Amino acid sequence: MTASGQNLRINADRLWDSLMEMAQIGPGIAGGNNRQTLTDEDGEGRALFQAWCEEAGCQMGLDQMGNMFAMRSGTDPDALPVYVGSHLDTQPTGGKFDGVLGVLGGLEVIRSLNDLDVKTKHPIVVTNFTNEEGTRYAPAMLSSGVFAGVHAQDWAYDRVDAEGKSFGDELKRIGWCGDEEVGTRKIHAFFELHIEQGPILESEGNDIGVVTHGQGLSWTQVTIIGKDSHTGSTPMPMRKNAGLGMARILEKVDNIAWSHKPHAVGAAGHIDVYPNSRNVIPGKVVFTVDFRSPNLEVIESMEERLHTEGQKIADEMDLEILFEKVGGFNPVTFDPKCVMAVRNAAERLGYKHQNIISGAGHDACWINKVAPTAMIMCPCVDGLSHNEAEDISKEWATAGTDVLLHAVVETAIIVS
Ligand code: HGY
Ligand code: MN
Ligand code: MN
Repeated sequence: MTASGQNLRINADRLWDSLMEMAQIGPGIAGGNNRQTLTDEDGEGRALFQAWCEEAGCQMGLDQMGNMFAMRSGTDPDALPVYVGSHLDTQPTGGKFDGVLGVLGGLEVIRSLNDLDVKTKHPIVVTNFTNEEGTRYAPAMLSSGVFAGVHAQDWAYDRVDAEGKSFGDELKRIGWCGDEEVGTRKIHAFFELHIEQGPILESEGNDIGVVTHGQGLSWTQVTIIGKDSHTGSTPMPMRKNAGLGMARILEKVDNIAWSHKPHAVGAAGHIDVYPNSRNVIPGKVVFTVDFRSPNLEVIESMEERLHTEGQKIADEMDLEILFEKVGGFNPVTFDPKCVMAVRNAAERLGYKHQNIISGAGHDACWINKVAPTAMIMCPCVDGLSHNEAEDISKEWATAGTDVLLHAVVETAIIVS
């Protein structure tokens, strides 16, 4: 790192202003965001991001999954670019910073290098990956998964939302389907800045998480079929209550996760009850069990117990049960050289830091399959995320983006 590199800092006010301006698009009902993937609001957020990138002199790219790429040239046109980025789509009751900090932090890196007239050997590309959240279209990290060759593009295009609208149709409807073939870009290294979405950094008093690993994820969609009937006139012994079957299985899910404490977690966030009428016993329920652990064997064991114990409960209650794996990825080990670049940056900048395992899934988990990858985390207030009250301090946003800037220029090599 040259002497000039030691003093590199981002423009904290500009970053914060951009975060707050993006947060105006797709507002939630309680101060956060509802900018779900492939909605008109997602399209608006993309347009704003593209306008900012063009103002910063970037060359824009767009692939057939709607992944956006904004490139700042390097001095060596043959050098593979250093990529940064994350996602602009949010949960339905999402926060202002999940994903957005990584995309706009990446843009701030380019804006700051422009201001400082710093040239790098490798080009730098800021990325917005489509549908990281996986809420409207399961699974999560869908488009970075197609980019990494994990999912077929046709399969991704055929995913449908709760209203039966397909991913492919909606991507074209909002006008963000590019011509570029997905996954043809070669990456020198990828760095994703993201809020921790958990309580560790804040409780430890650290500004930076040096992410060495990411825990694995398993999503199993469970369908239970009973018989809808009158809640008043159907005698208890005659009932085939799919809702009760789900309740007993969800209790089991909690027990299974606790049996692998302290790291494993389990719950169901998506639950549909049919016909969902106050005076009808549920004849059908569909829910998604989300298991996670840093240990693959633990994930496989939790999935196995869900099947055997769920089947036993359904048999005892004379209910039909179906299991379908709808998402997942194995625990991830990030690239030691990229992780070292993150740690060097935090040390050089004097930010308190610690190693951390990512509890949430991120696009970096898939990009790690095709390029040397690492993540940088900053704390979030009370560890809260996937909640409109998600919050971070301007100082945390600045620290994370300063570290991103230094890790990127260390890897992209400052020429002048
Ligand atoms: O599910 C996740 O961990 C991510 O927020 N999509
Ligand atoms: Mn995210
Ligand atoms: Mn998220």
